[in-house]
Amino acid sequence: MKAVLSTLIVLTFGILVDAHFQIAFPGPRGPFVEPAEVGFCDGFTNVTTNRTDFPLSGGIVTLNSEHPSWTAAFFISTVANPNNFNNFSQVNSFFQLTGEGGFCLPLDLASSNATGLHDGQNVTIQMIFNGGDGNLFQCSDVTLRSTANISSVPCTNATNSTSSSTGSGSGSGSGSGSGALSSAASFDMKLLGLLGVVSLVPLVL
Ligand SMILES: [Cu+2]
Repeated sequence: MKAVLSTLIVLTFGILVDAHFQIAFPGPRGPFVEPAEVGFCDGFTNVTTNRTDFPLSGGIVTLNSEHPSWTAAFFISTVANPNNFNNFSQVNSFFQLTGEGGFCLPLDLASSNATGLHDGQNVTIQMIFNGGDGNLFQCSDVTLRSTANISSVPCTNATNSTSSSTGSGSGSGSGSGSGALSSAASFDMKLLGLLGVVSLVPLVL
């Protein structure tokens, strides 16, 4: 009985502390809906008018991580109303970070895998995040602007750790916070395994 109680307590606690991640910039499609984040665009299926000007070069995505160790990647769609995973293409390698709290991640579309992007174009960014409780998703509808000024967006990292050998077989690496994406590129294949290749196939194309 005691064991059962303990299990219940653990389960309850687990539910209470269950948390995911929230994008702050560029503003997501809608208010964070925790149970929906396991699905496409955090449940916000259709494109919104909530667009943020986003620079073609030197862009950033800021977010709050509620998991101590996580992997993530960015996808982009140029479809007018991207409403399913097939509308998105991956623009960078999966990367791994440790730490809870605020993070500011570089997303330089001009040097990414994305092609054919141009000034004034409406696109949608989708972030995939996995902190150990499955793949999570949020989307931000943006307009690409070479003149977008994001200097007022708070850009700090809760930790400087870009990757680590914590966790199971994720390898090791090093680098600065600002170079998180490029320095963590070597994790790609291992992370695909960690995240579950099957669930990512529709995304990776
Ligand atoms: Cu979570």
